[in-house]
Formats: sequence, C-alpha cells, structure tokens
Amino acid sequence: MEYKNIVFQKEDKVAVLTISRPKALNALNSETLKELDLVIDEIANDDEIYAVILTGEGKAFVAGADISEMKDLDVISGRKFGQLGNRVFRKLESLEKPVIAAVNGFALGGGCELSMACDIRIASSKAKFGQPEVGLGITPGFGGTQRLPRLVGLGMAKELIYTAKIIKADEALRIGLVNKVVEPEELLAEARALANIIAGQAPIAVSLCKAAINKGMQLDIDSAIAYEAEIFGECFSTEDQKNGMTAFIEKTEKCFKNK
Ligand code: DAK
Repeated sequence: MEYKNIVFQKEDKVAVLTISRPKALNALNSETLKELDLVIDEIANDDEIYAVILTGEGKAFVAGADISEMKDLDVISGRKFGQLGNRVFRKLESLEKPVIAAVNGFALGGGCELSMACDIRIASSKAKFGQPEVGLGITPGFGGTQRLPRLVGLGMAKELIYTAKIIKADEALRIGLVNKVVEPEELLAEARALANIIAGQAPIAVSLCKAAINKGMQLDIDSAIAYEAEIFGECFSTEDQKNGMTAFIEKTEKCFKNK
C-alpha cells in the first residue's frame, strides 16, 4: 500500500518506516496518524516481518502533534484527535513485533511520545527530546505523562514536563530515555544492525518477551511472574522452540520459521 506521509520499506525481515512530512518537521496531523494506523496493521499481518525501525525524514524525527491542525480544535474534535493518537500509539506499543525508534532529530511532544511507544530508542547525536506542551497551554496527550516517568523516573519526568525544556541526545542517554547515541550518518546502520540481531532470534519468543515485559510492568510481582510462567509455557507449542533446542543439542545451524 502507498502512503502519502509515510515511506514503508521492507528489507528482508526488517520493516523501515519513515515519517515523511519534512516541510512540517514530520508533525503528526490526523492524516499521518491514520496512515500510521494502517501501516501498523499491514506490518502486524505480515509474517515475514520480524522487527521494525521507525525514523523521520530530514532534520526531525517528529516535531510533535500538528499545532496548525490542533490550534482551532474544540473540545469534541480535540478529544477525537487525542483518541486517534492514543489508539495508534497504543497499537504501536502493543504490536507483536519489536520496534526500534531511530531518532534522527527533533523528538518533541507527540514525537518524544511516539519514540517512547517504541521498544528501544537509538538517537543521532543531533537528536533533541522534550515535552514542550505546557508552553502551549496543554498537557502531554499521547502518553507522555505516563510513559516518561516509567522510563526515566518520577523526578526527572516531572522536571522535563513542568519546564518544557528540550534536552540533547547525550542528556537523554544519561537519564535513560535512549539506549545509545551515535553519529547521524551511523544511525540507520546502527538501527538495522540491532534490528537484524533481534530478527535472527525466534520471532514468537521475542514477541512473547515484549508482551511479558509490557504487561508484567503493570502488574504486582506475583501476578507478573505468573504471567511470565504462562508465556514461557506457550513457547513449547512452537516449532521454533523445537528447532532452537534441537540445533543447540545437535550443534547445527538454527533456522527459525516464525511458527
Ligand atoms: N506542528 C506543525 N508545524 C510544525 C511543528 C508542529 N509541531 N513543528 C514545526 N512545524 C513547522 C513550522 O511551523 C515550520 O513551518 P513553515 O513556517 O515553514 O510553514 C516548519 O515546520 C519548520 O519549522 P521551524 O521553522 O520552526 O524550524 P526551526 O528549525 O526553526 O525550529 C523546532 C524547529 C522543532 C524547534 C520548532 O519548529 C518548534 O518548536 N516546533 C514545535 C515543537 C513543539 O512544540 N512540539 C510539541 C507540539 S504539541 C493531544 C494529544 C497529544 C498532543 C496534543 C493533543 N490530545 C489528547 C488531544 C500533542 C501535542 C504536541 O505534540
């Protein structure tokens, strides 16, 4: 399927999604959010894709939700816009495949929130992060007040959100918002290398790990361990578990089939 604001490329087992609205610094308008919704479904239904990279074209990853579209919203249309964004972000977060954000530039407001709905963030040394919403008279609305404290802790999240300050990639690394910072020209190669390592593992096991981590983090430890045990048991219904263990015992090449 062709999209207007998103470039979708399949590179073997890895999908690369590029948000491409550079004249508005890839700001998320409802058209782009709807396309993101569709492309996530397309990826979810493609058994050949084992990992996803999400990046932006030009000097921004995503400079936030589209302020020109939001400016004149009323309560009802604002709620609708928020519901669309939240549904799409949650769909991305729950996608049964790992998603790496390759943050190439500005990741502000909804852009920072989009990166946080991904599993892993790698940043270019030129990337900048922030939740500037209070400077616009709004609160973060695509999960920022919820995902940021879970990632960087309460105090740091509150400081970033209350001050609306924008931080550089090295500070984002220091506080644990990103996993790694690389030079801009190395960003996609680094993300691809990581995605390929992940795509070389048993995909159903990786997917179940994502579910166990994401769901488990919301539960008390006893319920979370019980959920992990359930997920662990599920692995034994897969061909890939038999293949992986047989290859280890017989010292042969493992070959996962996503089955
Ligand atoms: N929306 C729309 N257009 C944007 C934009 C944005 N977020 N960010 C940049 N642009 C546009 C600019 O207007 C400009 O357009 P033209 O004037 O050329 O037509 C073009 O992109 C280039 O931007 P600049 O000329 O400003 O570029 P600079 O390099 O000088 O500055 C910047 C880059 C990223 C520092 C600056 O553009 C900037 O401050 N942008 C806004 C960043 C920001 O405040 N982002 C947070 C947006 S608020 C909700 C849920 C979620 C949200 C809202 C509601 N509900 C539940 C209802 C989320 C809110 C947000 O994300």
